[in-house]
Amino acid sequence: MVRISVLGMGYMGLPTALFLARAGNKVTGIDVNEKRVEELKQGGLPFNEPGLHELFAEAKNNISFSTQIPESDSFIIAVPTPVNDFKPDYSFVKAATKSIALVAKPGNLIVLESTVGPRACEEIVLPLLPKGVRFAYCSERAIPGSTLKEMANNDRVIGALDKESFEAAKSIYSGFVKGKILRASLLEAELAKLVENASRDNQIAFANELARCCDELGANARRVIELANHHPRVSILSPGIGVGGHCIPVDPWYLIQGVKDAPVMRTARESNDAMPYHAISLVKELVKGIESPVIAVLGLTYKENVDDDRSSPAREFAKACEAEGWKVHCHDPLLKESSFEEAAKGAHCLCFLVAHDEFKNVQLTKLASLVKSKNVFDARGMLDRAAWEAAGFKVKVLGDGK
Ligand code: SAJ
Repeated sequence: MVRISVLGMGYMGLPTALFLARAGNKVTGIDVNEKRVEELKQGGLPFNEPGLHELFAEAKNNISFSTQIPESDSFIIAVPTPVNDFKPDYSFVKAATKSIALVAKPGNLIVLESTVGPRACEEIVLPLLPKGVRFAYCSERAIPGSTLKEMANNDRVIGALDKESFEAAKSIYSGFVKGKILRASLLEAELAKLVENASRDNQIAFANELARCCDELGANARRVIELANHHPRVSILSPGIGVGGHCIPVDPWYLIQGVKDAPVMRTARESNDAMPYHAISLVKELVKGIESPVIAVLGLTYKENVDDDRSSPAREFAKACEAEGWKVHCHDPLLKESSFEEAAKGAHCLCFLVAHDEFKNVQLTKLASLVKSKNVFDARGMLDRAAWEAAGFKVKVLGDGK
């Protein structure tokens, strides 16, 4: 039985630890947060993902949880790497690496999964590790909402220090990864991860820009995108109120800050960050003339059907509403933040920001009697416009050109 310590019991570290345990390794899930460790020891999950409960049940005989790192054959670091003031913050990675260095022996494998900037493995992590260890960088690519499926099925890039490090890391990951395992240098693997997310950020910025263009020109952006996507080499994404989560708004900065010149990526980042304020300007039109408007902000997570509101543009939108002097009622079915009815009651404008499945079955007749003015803003083109208009609502969809 290979003994593996996974540091960081978050959205990626916990599922990884459970997959490794289910594959037959003896796994210790480590976290500095004692409360989280206690919760996991009791069998509780700190967040939800499809299939996570089942995986936990299947893995539980091979996993234990602790705040202390035991002697292990391999160590995986899956701690946050936030960006503060647009600069990478490696404090968690450094702390985790130093704590591993206290127990690691020559021949042990250390894998860094946390996203880092170009050459951080070589310049920041490796110098903190003892001589003679094996080292690989293997960031995850799974998408929240489908984490377990993607963790098992996506191809995986392993940036390795040397051949022995690659083989050691490959033998661990091949225990649960069904996709291809690709060998790369440390720098190539660092860049591949950053480029994946920067590319998506750019694509979303393009879709958001089209929404703004179409609002100016009087065309429906979603229809234009649908038509353009019939071209065999065009695949435009969907506009929304911006890009949130713990990865896409953060990762491009690692790249932008690591080089002299990256104007396209920088502009995409800034443009996506500006979307909540663009959305506010559209809502302003809806509530024009209303004294002290009450705004219902519906959907607070960073995207649909996840319970994660880190760096959520919907939260930014809510803050910006308050800064306008408007009264704000917030609700999210997945964060259990107030009820839909409470948020809608007395509102002059309902703002649907995140396309949660729960919002598809809103009862319009009941709602019409709760609100004060029948205005609705739809940031994701998720509502049945005809039904809302038939119920007497004035509807503005981001990018509908109306
Ligand atoms: N969004 C749009 N329009 C779209 C798609 C997304 O506005 O057409 C918005 C979402 O609402 C959300 C943000 O973009 O606010 C990001 O959502 P996402 O679903 O694109 O991605 P994440 O952040 O959940 O996960 C990404 C994924 N990266 C790529 O697809 C390249 C995932 O595979 C990575 O593993 C993850 O980042 C990560 O951990 O790095």
